[in-house]
Parts: sequence; structure tokens; C-alpha cells
Amino acid sequence: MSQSSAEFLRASLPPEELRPEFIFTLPELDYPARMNSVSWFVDRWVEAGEGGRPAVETEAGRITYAALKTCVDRLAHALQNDFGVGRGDRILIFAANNDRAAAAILAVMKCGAVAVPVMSLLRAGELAHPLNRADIRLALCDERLRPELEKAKALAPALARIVTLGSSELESAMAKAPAHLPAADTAAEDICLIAFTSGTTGAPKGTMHNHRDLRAVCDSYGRHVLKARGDDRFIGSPPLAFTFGLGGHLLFPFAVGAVTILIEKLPPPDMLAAIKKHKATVCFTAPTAYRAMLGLMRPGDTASLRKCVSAGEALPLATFEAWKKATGLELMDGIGSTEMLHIFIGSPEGDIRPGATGRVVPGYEAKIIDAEGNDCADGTPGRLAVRGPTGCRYLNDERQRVYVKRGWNITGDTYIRDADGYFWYQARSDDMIVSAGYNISGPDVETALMSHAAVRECGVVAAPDAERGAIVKAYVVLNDGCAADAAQVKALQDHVKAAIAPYKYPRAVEFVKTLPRTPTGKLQRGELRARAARPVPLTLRRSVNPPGWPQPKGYANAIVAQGRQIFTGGQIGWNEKGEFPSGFVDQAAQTFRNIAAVLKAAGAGPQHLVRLTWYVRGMELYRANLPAIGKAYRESLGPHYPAMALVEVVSLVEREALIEIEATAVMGE
Ligand code: 3UK
Repeated sequence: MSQSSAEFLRASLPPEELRPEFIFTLPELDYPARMNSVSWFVDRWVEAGEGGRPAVETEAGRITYAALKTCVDRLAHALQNDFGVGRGDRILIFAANNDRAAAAILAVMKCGAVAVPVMSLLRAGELAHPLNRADIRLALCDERLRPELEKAKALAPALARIVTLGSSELESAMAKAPAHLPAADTAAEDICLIAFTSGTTGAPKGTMHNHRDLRAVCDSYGRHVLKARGDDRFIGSPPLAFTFGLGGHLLFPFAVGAVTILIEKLPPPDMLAAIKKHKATVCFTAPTAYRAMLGLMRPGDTASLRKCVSAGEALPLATFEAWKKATGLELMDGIGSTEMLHIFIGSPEGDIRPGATGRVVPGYEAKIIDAEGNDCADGTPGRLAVRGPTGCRYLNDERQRVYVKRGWNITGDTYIRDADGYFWYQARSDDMIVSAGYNISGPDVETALMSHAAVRECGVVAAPDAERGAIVKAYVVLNDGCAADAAQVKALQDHVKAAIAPYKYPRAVEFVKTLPRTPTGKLQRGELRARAARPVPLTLRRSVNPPGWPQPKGYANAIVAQGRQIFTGGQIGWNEKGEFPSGFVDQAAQTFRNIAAVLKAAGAGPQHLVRLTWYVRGMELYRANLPAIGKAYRESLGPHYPAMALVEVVSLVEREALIEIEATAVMGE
């Protein structure tokens, strides 16, 4: 390893005392001190005379293990000899899910260098972060993505060279390379992968993994839970740059000599078609994708499938049940993380408890702790802590202290363990909503909402509230043809009240067209929280009434509103031509029109009114003309009844005037 790369990696690893404890409780996790995982994933099959087995399948064709090995070896050779790649060098891989990207990742690791795969969706500004954090000099990229990476160069001064995968430059270097290259003699603990978190909050963190980690996930989750076979055909949508995808596309299939089907983009409709076309047997994707596929499925589409892995987000029970009904298969839920590399809680088929994430994966240990770090009793919600053969090593990041405490990895999730050792997901710890003293899990409410036929997707977060601290707010995407109206809000609220403890129902429901998601498909509850906390938009202005008071007619007792405030001068019956009508009703009608005009000039509308103070020259004038006044009011100001006061006065500055009104309005930002 070059001095500088060795030094960079050493200096980037968390200090000893902040590392998690690594445990190796199964005999299969006992690896030699020196090994290169790529030999095990790829070369092993060729050496065993199995080189003719298919390894990768794409829209363009098939690649055998022997061909994959040759490709990886030539690429590794070219990287070392033509592009100066040395041990420990970090190499960016910027490509979609395809055979070239897969070979590039393997080749970089085979050289003893460090693969830094990043998602093809990233833009120049986002590419600069991993480039700079991992101090990257060389990038391998897809031809179509090169312009974006070129732009990132300006923001990442160390990036000296970009090599296009499939370019003649690279192909000719590969053509003259020997077809066989021994794997670099790496230590099991040499870092070979830096995976960046998708960053639902804060800047993405680089997580460092070594050759042993890549094998360990196969010998724990792969061997004991997934239990794939050599004749399996894997398909999935997560990017290779997301460790969920890296495991599902490369590690687990190659661990058993199976086929990985690599298709660059697989939105749910295409996924169904691809499962059918490629006769996939193992599918892995996010719960939302399973739910979306359910709506599109035709008989026979999924007939080839035998295992379906769901991870990345909590799997709603409704999705589990509907998938089982439609396909006969039990979705294998599993919680994993970029820090832990892959899934550490999840049960094999036959051991699944619907609604629970599962039991701890053999090789790992998990417990539930309270805020002080003490163990929680079974049945009590608390923070999930895990340890095993893999664990968190942030690349030079202070947040290591947050994820690792006393040797345990603290994932940031709130869970309950039951007496049988099943783990029940509650929420991300910061997605717990505390409303009027009750702890409510946002995802719990989401699950309840999702079981309503009108709901396509939803996100539930805390919205700040003066009385309750926070209220439960649901952002809901409705299915086509479902009305987004007050009756729908009521129907959804009633549905939740019937499904779970009534106090958890969403007091605020907002209908939206889409929900904010990360590139890996995770709901960005943080973004929804921020949205819910922003100065209250119109739909959130609330008319409030003290408990037990009758609802007033024609005005509000109080309105709670937050935003830009507009105060109008007292308006009277002058029209824009300078005419002044004599009758009370005509003056009132003109006054309303003037208020509407003044609000409009200030950038607001009558719907923003929160307060009106009426000064009238005689209460009987008002009372006698109520129906006509009401009609004129609605014509100019609409059906908005803010807090109001009506005052009888002896005179107004304008002698002829019988009515004058001051208005206050508040606009959401
Ligand atoms: C959440 C889940 C409930 C949870 C991942 C499988 O998602 C992966 O990694 P990330 O770093 O996010 C980790 C966080 O996502 N989560 C993941 N799976 C579940 N919550 N039920 C689940 N089944 O908050 C966790 O802390 O993006 C998943 C394999 C590899 C991965 N990197």
C-alpha cells in the first residue's frame, strides 16, 4: 500500500475506543487473517470448475463466472498498470446497475484498492462530497454520466482523472492485459469499500468496510436467513451504491454461485416485467415497491419467484398480507443499515411473524436500551442496539460517537422485543411523535392509514402545536379517483381511530401529489417534519373554540395563524370613482369590496382574514339588514368568518359613513 493511502485510511478510521465491538460467534465467521474477498466471490467458482455457470445477466446477454473473472482480472490489471492504482487508493465508481459497474467494483477490490460506488442519480454538487471526503484521485464512470462528473471536478480539486467504462482507452488497456491476475494479498481487515449513507438528515457519512465484512454478511444473513441456492436468479431495484443493493446484486448471489440480473432502472412496472422475462427467483426491493407492484400485477407475473426480501423501511402489515395473498409468498422483512453493511434482524421463511421485522440474524446480538443505556424489559419500547461481525466505522466523522456507544451500534430506531425474541419496529427514534404526553409512532399511524383503500402512500410526522406540543399530521397521496376533500379527511381519521388506539389519529391531514424520498426510496420524514413546522400554510390556520363553548355562527372565537401579518386601515364605503352611497347595505357592500382590494394590493386574499372590527352607527341598522349584509360579505370576502367585534359608535370621521371596518390578515409563508 502506498504510504499516503495507508496513512489516509489509518487516519480516517475511527479511533480504537470509538469502534464497535466485533463478535464472531459462529464457526463460519472465522476467516484467515489474509484474504481477498473477490477471490472468494468470483475466482472460487472458476477454480472449482464451475466457470461455465452464468454469473451476470443483463438485457444484452449473459456472462459466465469465467468471463466475469477474466473481465475483472483484465480491468484490475489495467487499473494497476495503466492508471497507477495502488493498494488503499479510493476509486469512485459512478454508474447505474450494470455489468460494467459490477466488474469495476470487483476489480478495484481485487487490486487491494477501495471501491467507492455512488448512485447514478447524483449531481455534481452531491458528487463533490464523497470525492472530497474519501480524497479520490481516480473515477470510473459510465459514459452517459461523465458530463456530470466533469462538472464535479471543479468542486473536488484532488480528482485528477476520469476514466469512462467501456471507452477505447480502457478497452485497449484491458485487451493487452493477461486474462489472469492473482488477487492482491490483502488482509481480511483491509478496507475495500466505502459506502455513503443516503443521508435522510445531515451530510452523507462514509462507512468503511473490509474484505471480512463482505464475506461475513454472506455467512450470517445470507447463509442463515436468506438461504439462497446456486440455481437462484437474483433481481432487485436498489443501486449497487446502496449496500442493500450491493448485497442483493453481488454478494449474496456470488456467495452461492447464483445469477445476478442487472437492469439499470427498475420502477415497479418494469420490475414485474423483468421478473417474468428473466425468471427471477429472489427479489429484493423496498416495501413501497412491493406495494406498487401489487396494484399492477397480472396472474403469472411473479410465478418464478421463491423469495422476496423487503428492507430499507418498515414493511406495513397490509403490504405483507396483500403480497402473500397475491403471490403465496411471505415477504422477508429485514432491517439493515449502511453502517452494518447489511441486514442484522430478519427471519427466514417459516419463522416469520407478520408485522414484526424478525429475530436477530445468527452471528449478531441485539438488545433494546433506554436513554441511559440500560436494558429495557421485553415489551417496552427503546432504542435498538446491535453488534456482530460487521459494524460502524465512519470515515473521519464525529457522528461515530452517536452511532457507537459502549461497543454497540445504535441504529437510531425505536423497537420493542417480545418474549419470543421478535423485534417490532416502532419508528426512527426521532420519528416518535409526542402529543399531549402520548408517545405515538409515525410509522404506526402510516400502517393504519395504508390499510384504507383510498391511500396510495402516506407519511406521518409531528406538527408543532401550541396546546399539545405536537399533533399527528399525515401527508397522504390518494389513489386515482379518490376525492381530496373534508369528507375524505374525516373518513381517514375514523379509519385510523378504528384500527389503532384512537388518540393516535392524525388531527391534521394534508393531501399531496408525491412524498419526498431519498434516491434509495426512503421516505424523508425529516423533510415532512420541516414542512409541518414551517409557518403554517392556509390549510393549517385553525379556528379554535374553548372546550364546551357552543360553536359560534358567523364568526370565530379565535383563529390560530402563523405568518406574514397585514393590517388594514379602517375601510368605509367610498368606491374607486369617488362615489359614496347613502344606504347602510350599499356602504357595507362597498366596504367589503375595499377590504378585498386592500388585501389584494398587500399580496393577500380574503381567505387570510383573521380579524375584523366593525364600527357601526347604530346596531339596529346592522340587525335589520343582516341577510343582505351576509350576502354582500360572502360576495366579496367568501365563506371566511374570522374573529370579529362589532362596536356601535356615535360618529365616524366621514360624516356620511354608517359603517367602518378594520381588518387583520395573516398569510402562511
Ligand atoms: C431503516 C428499516 C424498519 C432503519 C439497508 C438493508 O436501509 C438500509 O440502510 P440505510 O443506511 O438505512 C438504515 C435505516 O433504515 N430501515 C431499514 N430497514 C428497515 N426500518 N424496517 C426495516 N426492515 O431506520 C435503519 O436504521 O439506508 C437495509 C440492507 C442494507 C442497508 N443499507
